[in-house]
Amino acid sequence: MKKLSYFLLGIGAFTFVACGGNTESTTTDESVATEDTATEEAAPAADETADANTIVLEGNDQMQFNKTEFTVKAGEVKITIKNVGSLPAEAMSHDVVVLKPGSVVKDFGMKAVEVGGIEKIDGDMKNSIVGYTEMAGPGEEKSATFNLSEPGVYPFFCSFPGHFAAMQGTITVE
Ligand SMILES: [Cu+2]
Repeated sequence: MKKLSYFLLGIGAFTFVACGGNTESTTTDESVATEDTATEEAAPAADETADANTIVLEGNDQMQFNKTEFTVKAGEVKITIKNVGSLPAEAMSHDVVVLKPGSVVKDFGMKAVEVGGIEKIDGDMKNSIVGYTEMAGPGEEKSATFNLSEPGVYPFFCSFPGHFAAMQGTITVE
């Protein structure tokens, strides 16, 4: 990242000199001012390549995910849940639980309530849970990295009590 900044600083300096029609090479101090804009413009392009196996999901106060079907390449997948609502955390929080292919969301949604949280599910059922994020309260976002190395269709859902029926979807791993 440091290297990139210096690289962009270099471009900024070059642009400054070129625009000014200034052939002197002693404008380093002034070029620092132009560096900020150059860095900000270039940032999204740098992020895109890193986002290939990243899923960002939004959950709202209407108990909805903004998207329910995803396709990713086999491997590590980073999932972020953003709670865009404003209701208190005790009333409306969201997480993302990913289950192994063939798992039934309803079974896990109900079990999570029964035992007091997805992290308390034990035994055989635990083996079918690939992973989960923390609960995100209003305005919060939580991320976790999931190992989805086997191709298949992975169900996901929100384990907040009462949410699984409305908040579920699938991740297709190719
Ligand atoms: Cu939820």
